[in-house]
This record gives sequence, structure tokens and C-alpha cells, in this order.
Amino acid sequence: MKESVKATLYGSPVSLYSGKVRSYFIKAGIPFREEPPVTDHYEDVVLEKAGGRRSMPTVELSDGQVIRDSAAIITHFEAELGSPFIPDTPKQKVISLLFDVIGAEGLLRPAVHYRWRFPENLPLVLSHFEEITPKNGPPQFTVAGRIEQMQQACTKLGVTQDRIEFVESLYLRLLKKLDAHFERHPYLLGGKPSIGDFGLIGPMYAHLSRDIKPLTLMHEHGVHVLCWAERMNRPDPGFSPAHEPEEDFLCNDEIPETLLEILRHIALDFVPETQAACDVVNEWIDSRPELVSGTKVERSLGGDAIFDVEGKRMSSVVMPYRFYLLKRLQDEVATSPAAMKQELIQLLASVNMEELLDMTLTRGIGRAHNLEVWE
Ligand SMILES: N[C@@H](CCC(=O)N[C@@H](CS)C(=O)NCC(=O)O)C(=O)O
Repeated sequence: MKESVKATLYGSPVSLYSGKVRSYFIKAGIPFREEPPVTDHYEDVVLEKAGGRRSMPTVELSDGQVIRDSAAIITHFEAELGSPFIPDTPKQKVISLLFDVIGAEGLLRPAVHYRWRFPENLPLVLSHFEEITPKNGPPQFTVAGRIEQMQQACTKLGVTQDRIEFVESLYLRLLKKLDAHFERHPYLLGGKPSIGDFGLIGPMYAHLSRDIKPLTLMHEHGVHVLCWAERMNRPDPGFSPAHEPEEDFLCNDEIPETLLEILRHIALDFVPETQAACDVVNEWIDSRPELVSGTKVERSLGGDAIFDVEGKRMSSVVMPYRFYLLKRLQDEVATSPAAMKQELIQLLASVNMEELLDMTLTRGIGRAHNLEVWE
């Protein structure tokens, strides 16, 4: 690794979670090099240190340390840099953590649908898939294996044929609300990105503002969202002339009304889905008293979460990682001084999300050897 380069980012322009870390590195001014995870060095050295899991992003630092998982990578650098992207004030801090979970796990339905159900996206996506195919990797990491998995993911996440119209209408409504926000504010919480912006850029970059089908939708309904997605990938603030040029979070712990509107809309599916998933994970835990502490947490569990959104029944695969990130928000509220805690609960109640605070797993999720593990 060249001395000026602080990290090698093993990722791809096509990968949702790589987009979080790339944007973070750009905004934090961390010199990095991005490579597809297929080199001999990745296979021989990095993969083992990454817990054997081939997930993007994985980062190798100049001292040889490897960090796998976008949240872990960002947490590492925030600790090193003095937390430049974590708001100091309580409400903004909680809203930032909330967008981090939503970005990581709450917008997968539109992200996979708008990528995988529209053939016009395929030439770009497939060319990237070729670049990230390991020489002797397992079948699910071949181009054909990845396509098969991702096409199944649409249905598994709940975008069944009879729900396509509904999922599209939810996304379109979200896009318009995001647009109204970014027309006024350069980032979620004012003049600089927060951890929440890095969460949200995950689904909004590689899939929703890069693939041609959803990019077209953005041209039609969300040009300010597109400008934010670009802004998130340049080192300067990238304000538009209409923005107030203050390179900081909004004063007085303000949460703009346009952001609350976005959250009220996201709550429609995020809250009932999280509740249903919480019940499924807890039943899964209850039925496994023998589960040894330190056992790897799989990306998804067997059962489905069944929940209703605006009177429509939906079903989605259950992924415990959502609760790993949600716990950060829950802990932040739980450890706040009593009066502030009430204000934070009221803030979440004002966007119909206060119930998220009670959606806890009966076993914690920790990290060991770069993997999420049951505590
Ligand atoms: N929690 C991980 C998720 C990473 C992830 O699922 N990445 C996808 C590509 S966007 C991947 O590499 N999937 C294959 C796998 O996880 O084994 C993170 O935030 O980094």
C-alpha cells in the first residue's frame, strides 16, 4: 500500500454498503484506494482476517488491520477522528442513528426492486458483477449465482408481483418528501453530513441514483435528491445556491419539519416490519436454548416477518442485523438524562416511531473476528 493511502476499500460501485464507506472516506478526507475483492492479496490475506465472509465493503488499513462491515468501519474512523459526523446534540444524534438503521435495512425493497425488475439496468450491473467475481469462489459469488440470489431477494423482501405497485408508490412518495427536504437543506441535518446521511446513501446511491431506471425516476421526481447523492460523493460541501452556506449541523438541535415528514412516511412499513421481525427473531432465540455465545449471526433467519402496511399484508425475510444497529439508538435514548429522554421519546412519537424503543432482542448481538455474533 502506498504511504499516502490510508485504506484499501474492497468494494464495488454496484454495492449498496460500499457506497456508505466510500462516501464517508471522501467526506472525512481519508486517502483510500478502491479495489474489487478478487485480488490474490484479498484471497490470501484479507478474507481470513475478515472472518471468512466475502462481504463488501471490507477495508484493509495501512498497518494490515482488516475491518469488515460498513458500520464497524465508520465507527473505527469516527473514534480515530474525534467523531466529526456524530452530532453532539441529543435529538440530532438520535435522528442520525435512526437514519443509519433505515438506510442499512429499511429501504432494501425499493433498492432491489428498481435494480432487478428492470432489464435496462443490467448492462452496467453485470459488467460490475464480472469485476467482482472471485477466481475460485463459491457458486453464489459467480455472476449467475449473484443474479439468481438477487432476483429471489425481490420476492423474499416482500416485492411479490401483487405488491409491486404498492412498493413503487411508497418509494415515489418517499422520493418526493426527500426532494422537498434536500431542496432546502444540503444534508439531513443541515450543512454537513451525519452518520445518518452515510446510512441513507447506501440504498440511494448504487441502486437508486445510479441504475438507469430509478435514476430516470429521480430526474422526474427528485432532482434535489440526486444532487444530494452527488454531494455525498465529493469532498467539498457541494451546496446549491439556494442553500445556507453554514458547514455545520443546524443550530439549537433543530430537526427540520421536512425530515420529520420523511420519517412519518418511512414509519409506515419500517415500524410494523421491525415489530414483526423482532417477534420472529425472539421466537427463534427462545427455541434455541443451546445457542452458544459467540455463534455467528446469519444474514437472515428461517421465518418471515408478516405485517400490514396501509391495510396491505406484506411478508419479508428476517435479518437480525437491523437490531444490531437499532440497539445503538435504543441505548442512546435509554442513557439520556430523564428530562431529555422524555423529549426524545416525544420526538420519536411525533413521527410514529416511539415503539422502536421497545423492539429489543432477548439476546444481544456483538462482534468477534469481524463477524456479528450472538452474545
Ligand atoms: N452489514 C454489512 C452488509 C454488507 C453486504 O451485505 N454487502 C453485500 C454487497 S452490497 C455483500 O457483499 N453480500 C455478500 C455477503 O454478505 O456475503 C455491511 O454493512 O457492510
